[in-house]
Amino acid sequence: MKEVKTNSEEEIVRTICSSHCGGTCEMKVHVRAGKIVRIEPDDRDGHSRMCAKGHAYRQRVYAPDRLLYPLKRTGTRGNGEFTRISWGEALETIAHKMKRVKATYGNASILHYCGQCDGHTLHHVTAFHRLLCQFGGYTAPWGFISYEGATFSAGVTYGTVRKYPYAEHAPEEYLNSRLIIMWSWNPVDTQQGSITPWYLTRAKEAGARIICVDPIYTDSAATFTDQWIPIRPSTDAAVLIAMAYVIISENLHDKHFIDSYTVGFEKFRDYVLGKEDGVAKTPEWAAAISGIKSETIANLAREYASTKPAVLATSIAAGRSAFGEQYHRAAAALEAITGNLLLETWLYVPSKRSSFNPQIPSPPNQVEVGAPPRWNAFPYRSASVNSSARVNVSSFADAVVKGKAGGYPADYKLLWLSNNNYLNQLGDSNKIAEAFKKLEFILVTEQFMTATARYADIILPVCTFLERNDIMASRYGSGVYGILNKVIEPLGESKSQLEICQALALKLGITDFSDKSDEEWVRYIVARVSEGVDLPDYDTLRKQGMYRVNLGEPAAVTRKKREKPEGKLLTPSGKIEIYSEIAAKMHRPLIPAIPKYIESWESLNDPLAKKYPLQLVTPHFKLRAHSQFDNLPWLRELQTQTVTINTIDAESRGIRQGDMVRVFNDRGEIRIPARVTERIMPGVAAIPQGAWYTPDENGIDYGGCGNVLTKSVTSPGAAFTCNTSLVQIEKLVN
Ligand SMILES: Nc1nc2c(c(=O)[nH]1)N[C@H]1C(S)=C(S)[C@@H](COP(=O)(O)OP(=O)(O)OC[C@H]3O[C@@H](n4cnc5c(=O)[nH]c(N)nc54)[C@H](O)[C@@H]3O)O[C@H]1N2
Ligand SMILES: Nc1nc2c(c(=O)[nH]1)N[C@H]1C(S)=C(S)[C@@H](COP(=O)(O)OP(=O)(O)OC[C@H]3O[C@@H](n4cnc5c(=O)[nH]c(N)nc54)[C@H](O)[C@@H]3O)O[C@H]1N2
Ligand SMILES: [Mo]
Repeated sequence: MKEVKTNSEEEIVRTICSSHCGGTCEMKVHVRAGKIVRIEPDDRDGHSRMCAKGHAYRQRVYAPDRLLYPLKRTGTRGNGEFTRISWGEALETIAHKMKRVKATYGNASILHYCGQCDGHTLHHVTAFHRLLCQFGGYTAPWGFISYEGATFSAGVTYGTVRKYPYAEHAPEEYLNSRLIIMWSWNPVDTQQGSITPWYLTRAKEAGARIICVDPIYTDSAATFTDQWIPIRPSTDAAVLIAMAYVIISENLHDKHFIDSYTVGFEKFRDYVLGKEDGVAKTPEWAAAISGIKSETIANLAREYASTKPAVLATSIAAGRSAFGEQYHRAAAALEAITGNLLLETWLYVPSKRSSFNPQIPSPPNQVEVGAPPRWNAFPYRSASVNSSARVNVSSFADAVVKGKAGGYPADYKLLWLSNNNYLNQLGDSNKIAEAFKKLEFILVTEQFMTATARYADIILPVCTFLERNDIMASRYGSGVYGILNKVIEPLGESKSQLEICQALALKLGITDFSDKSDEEWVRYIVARVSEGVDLPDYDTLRKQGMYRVNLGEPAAVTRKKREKPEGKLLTPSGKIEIYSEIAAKMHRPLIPAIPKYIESWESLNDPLAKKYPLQLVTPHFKLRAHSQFDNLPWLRELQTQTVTINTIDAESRGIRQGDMVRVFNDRGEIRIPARVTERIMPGVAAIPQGAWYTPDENGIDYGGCGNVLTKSVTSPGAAFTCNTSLVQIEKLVN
């Protein structure tokens, strides 16, 4: 692990940045006398590019506001008054509350939500899950507030889960593409494997034409694209379907691919051409909805259908919207009817590339045993995940407030949140704050006094990934395994999640949780992974930090490879289901069997648009990973949280660059500076997500937390809907 000594005192430890942007960038951490003195990128493979967040991780570890001791709430929920207590007292209190809630209301009244961040394999949901299952079970969440719309689409269309979680394509696909359409995708800011921009650069150098469809002229658009097509938020499915109209009516579709690999084209064609409902989905039809000129839509369709190979890189933000799943399904249909789909991406082929992520074993969750499957029980999901005893993440506030009376399986009393900041990150923060007040007991494991932690009864201090051992196992099909080496001892009295679970288990009277250290667990997991993958031995791995399975030189995707893959689709028909039998059987009008454009709530046609005429989007911010890093001065210096609006919208409101404005709707109000630019289309406002919710005594937020304005409604196909909200903006007059 401690590989190089640059001088008598300084050591370099290799590890992997794991801060929830999906970047997984290799790091070299310089340590002197047990203290991190510098972090630099480790670019052994020539294309890993650690970003400013990685460099700033040192400031994060030693931040003066880091939580280093257990805390007990002394004030009212949310006001941030806490006092330091001992680990003994904290754990006794938690164990007492857990036992009380279990005895009085049953295990289902315990809700535990673990976010997707930072924890990797050991210090994550897997440890909590084992503990809570040993305790008799708990209510677990289902659904990702990230890419659930895309997950739904992949499930019904291909019968599988998504392999590439962002723009749905293997990076190699870009290499010989002649056309790349970046749809709602900004990898220059969002990292996503850290190598994506490297592939895009190579594609561009090789002559690919790149087009961006996004309401914002993003840094990725500025860096890579030949054409920017601004689009009204939540209208993407209409444009994709109108592209299908042009392609089908001009006979540009790939009949061979359609006949060989898909089912349901005829039904989709009837809808597109207007035979089903009397509305032809022409470019003019979509122009009125999306704000894109009809000629632009028609040309985009022709170009996409006639340029081979072409990649339709549809990222997930447009799917984080009302009926967002229809956007993903429409994109899938368009890829299929033009034969641009790389079938291999969606096949079930057990391989070194697929995620192999062994977990700490656990007994079954008794709360879910015998519960009927959920409505969207796709065949690819395991029975327990399909359980209707779970609560959708984004319905969390509703479930807590209504409980059994609202049709939920239980009344929820005790909430344990870890690795997330849901008050900040779920829709309608003010509503979540109210739901928090209803709970009997809230436990938060955290590193910082986040908006969520302020509502806790007890906060347990968790160490960062630089203070513990873990393993990252081949995420996103990259074939990359990484050892997260412990670089320094945990600061203050902070502990890893594994240690927290071990200590709490004892207080709960659970004797068989695990007494293995994190290092012993990593050894165990390396041994398990080695059964299926040729990994170096544990000590070599530790020294290397990162290990890439030899997948060969990335090869551009050929047509042959596109069409003659080995493996099978797990849909009922075994083919790409443009018409989904699974969706048809759901008998839900808002989950049609073929992809359809369904107008969103809070669209510009909503009467509410008179009061709130701007469509709000909340993209991810380059200098944060969601709400993380917002408190770091080094990063704050680089870019300020603002609301971005077009010059036309600013002028009509008398707003100038940097003016303080109020952004508001019926759900709440934010006060932040305006950024006035031509780089966003008129009628759209953008507030980057993740800034810390900081309300004053009247509930007006000064932190710039976009979720004060978003709605907490889950889309019928379960997409998270944070990019569908109407707002108004006014200049603040002092
Ligand atoms: N720096 C950084 N990187 C991150 C993260 C982070 O927080 N910070 N988060 C990581 C995670 S967990 C995820 S899920 C991914 C997210 O990855 P994405 O979902 O791709 O990221 P976003 O920034 O939300 O959105 C990308 C673009 O979509 C546009 N957009 C929004 N709504 C619409 C719409 O309705 N239609 C169209 N066409 N475009 C729209 C936005 O303007 C934005 O430019 O990023 C990952 N990477
Ligand atoms: N409006 C809007 N909202 C969004 C989005 C959007 O685009 N717009 N994007 C959504 C998406 S894609 C996602 S993935 C979610 C992310 O939502 P969250 O998962 O809630 O996001 P984070 O802000 O990363 O929260 C992680 C928290 O865990 C803490 N933490 C870090 N390491 C550890 C650890 O080891 N243990 C514990 N216990 N805690 C730790 C961090 O300090 C941080 O407070 O947000 C969603 N919310
Ligand atoms: Mo996400």
